[in-house]
Amino acid sequence: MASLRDAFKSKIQSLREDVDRLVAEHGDKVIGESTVAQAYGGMRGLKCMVCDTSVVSPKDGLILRGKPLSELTHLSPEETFYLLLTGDLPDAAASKDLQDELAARSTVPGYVFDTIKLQPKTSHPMAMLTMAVLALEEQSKFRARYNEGISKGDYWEPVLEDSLDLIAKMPTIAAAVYRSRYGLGDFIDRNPNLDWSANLTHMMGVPDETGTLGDLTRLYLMIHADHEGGNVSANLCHTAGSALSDSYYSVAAGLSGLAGPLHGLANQECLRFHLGIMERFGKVPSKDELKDYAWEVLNSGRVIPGFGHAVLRDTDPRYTALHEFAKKACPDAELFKLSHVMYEVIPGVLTEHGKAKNVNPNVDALSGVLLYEYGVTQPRFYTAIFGVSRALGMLAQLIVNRALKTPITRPKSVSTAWIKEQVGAK
Ligand code: HAX
Repeated sequence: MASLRDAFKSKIQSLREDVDRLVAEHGDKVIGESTVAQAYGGMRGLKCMVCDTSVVSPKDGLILRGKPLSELTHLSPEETFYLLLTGDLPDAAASKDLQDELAARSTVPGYVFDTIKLQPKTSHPMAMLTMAVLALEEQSKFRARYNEGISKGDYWEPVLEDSLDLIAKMPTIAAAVYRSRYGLGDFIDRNPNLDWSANLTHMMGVPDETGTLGDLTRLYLMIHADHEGGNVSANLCHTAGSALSDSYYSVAAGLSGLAGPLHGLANQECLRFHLGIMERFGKVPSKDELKDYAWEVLNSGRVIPGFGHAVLRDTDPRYTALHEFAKKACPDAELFKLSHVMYEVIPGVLTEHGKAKNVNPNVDALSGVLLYEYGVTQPRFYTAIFGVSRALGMLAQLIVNRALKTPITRPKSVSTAWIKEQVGAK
């Protein structure tokens, strides 16, 4: 089977022809409309962008290149990247080829480590990770080729180069952020005998005698990689990339959005929520106790982290994948038992509350619980692990868009006065 680069290259011509034909023949057909509520409401549900790497179905959740997540959780994150970019599952040779390629690109320049070390101990790991990604921008091959006058049809090639370089380095810089931020001593060298995700936990230096943290990390990095194009991180990366900002700038933009508590930071918030409950009750609370606590949170104007979703209307299959993992790996862990009580109680409370359109758990409801159980006990780091994974999806989307020569993003904003005039409001 072809290497990632050749596999993707072989598809570009037909991809371009397909889209060109679609736009030429059907460019004026309406696929959606925008309402006043959508214009003021975060453009929720507005159909005005394209993403072919994955689709999120309100009922079935994440579907990667036509395949439901539940059929893909055995994949490594690297294989997932191959699938996202090319639409095909790699065979063993293509998979090994990609592993070797990432290993060969993994060396991080010393000044990036210095940048990480210079950050104060109060910095958030997401700020440190984003800064490290920006520090790597100096190496951008796309920027260098653009300055030399590369033709538009070839943009995707150095964007792919930059993306592979960045993906290869993400575990190393994330692990360096972890060790620096939590004062854990010297950085740990990459182990050439381990794969991309195993190297993340190895370089973080978290003991993993049973190998369960390694298995969890692999699953975590697989399920968080992509969630179609409209979520905040993917959308930000896409928008920055549409201005021909290179992979480093674009991923840094996406990571900045991932750092928000309503998006990627929810895993941190969710674990803190669990720990707060354990502290308050000194045990896993009963269903009634938890119900009262949930109402206390809602009545104080806060959200219950780990529940609800902007698109999903059923339980997140990423949550289900983690739940299956936890049932096998740590059925008796106190925090897992608590998350189970939450699963039984919170949907009912949110239904009674009457606001959330989806009352079911999302991926963040369990991811932090598991990381905590297996020795990553610093919740503020969780979103950084999410960021390592989300880089795969953001970059796959970015490369596809450069291959399709997608133009600069520029929706039209309108003023409140204009809307009032349109709808005849006073
Ligand atoms: N707890 C309390 N209220 C909630 C809620 C929750 N878990 N989920 C939604 N609501 C509220 C909203 O705040 C909103 O209230 P207002 O009308 O007062 O503004 C109302 O219900 C309608 O919201 P919605 O249309 O159902 O949901 P949104 O698309 O506006 O928001 C969110 C989706 C994920 C941001 C929301 O469900 C939320 O805040 N959940 C908790 C935080 C969380 O778990 N985020 C992670 C989501 C997954 C993800 O992106 N990970 O990266």
